[in-house]
Amino acid sequence: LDTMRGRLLADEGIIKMAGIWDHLERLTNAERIVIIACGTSWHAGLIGEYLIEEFARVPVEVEYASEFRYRNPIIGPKDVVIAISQSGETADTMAAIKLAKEKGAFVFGICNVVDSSIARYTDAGAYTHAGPEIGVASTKAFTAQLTILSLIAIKLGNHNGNLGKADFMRLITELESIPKKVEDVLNSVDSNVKEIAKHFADATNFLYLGRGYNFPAALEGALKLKEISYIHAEGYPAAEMKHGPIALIDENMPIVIIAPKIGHYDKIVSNVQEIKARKGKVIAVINKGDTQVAAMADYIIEIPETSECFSPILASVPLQLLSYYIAVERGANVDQPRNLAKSVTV
Ligand code: F1P
Repeated sequence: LDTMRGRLLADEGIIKMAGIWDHLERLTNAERIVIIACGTSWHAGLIGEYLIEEFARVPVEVEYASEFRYRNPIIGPKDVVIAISQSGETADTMAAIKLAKEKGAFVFGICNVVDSSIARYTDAGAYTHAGPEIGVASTKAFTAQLTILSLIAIKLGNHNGNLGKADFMRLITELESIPKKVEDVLNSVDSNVKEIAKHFADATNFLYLGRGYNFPAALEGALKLKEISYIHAEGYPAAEMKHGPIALIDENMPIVIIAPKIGHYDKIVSNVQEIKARKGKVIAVINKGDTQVAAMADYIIEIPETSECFSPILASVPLQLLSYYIAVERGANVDQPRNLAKSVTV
């Protein structure tokens, strides 16, 4: 394991994880993990829930810090709180951490900004080492948060006996292949996404759909579009489409569907059929060589194959680019969107 750790620490493309090693016992003994965060970081937390419950089998709850801080949550010394914040300065997250600490919980922070208020105030933590976010909207911090949460889940699962050595090694090795795949996605989809964006500069609504691990990725795709393009967008679990959002679908509704060939792929194929039967415009994020969804979609964006648990890292990159290019088409300031602050300190 130390060799693995050494390899991870040596690789500039992946995060340093000493913070996890130092507090593994505390995390292992947690009866429950509560993840608190806001905005994009909250979406990372939702994926963290899927990861930790799958690999470590520890129950996880995910709460908006902006809600958690104002209620009287049941939380105590047997709980571990993971607080996620890009800036490390978000007032809601800081107040929620304070409350959790007052009630005796151990708080582990995941922050991007070294020596930020949250990094200093938490009991322990890991830095994402993603480098400064130039713009206001969180992008590379999100994929780095997912990487850290993957490492926590895998390491915790291995430590508490839920994840065998072979699976642990397989997942770590696969995670190490992700930075190269992210680079490949950035290089290969850029011009295609730019072209797709031109068709949607005048859109007024968007739906984003995904299943399993890619449901929070759909939420995040929708948030990025709202934040920098000012287009109303909603993310939904694809399986929820029939419980309401399907009523919105007509020829004027663009729908981004995250459809890699994993998990319940056949169900995603049915979702695309249902959308096309109602003439919705489908932008599908698919695996290279997937002809089934490609044949039905109006536009496709190809990403490399990976396990479902890591697929949001790859799927998020073209979704961030799509929001970026749509915003540019609309003449919006992508770095400083109106009404948004880099760190929400009030
Ligand atoms: C949380 C957040 C960001 C969002 C915007 C406003 O910030 O909601 O996700 O992009 O900047 O704040 P943080 O706690 O992750 O820094």
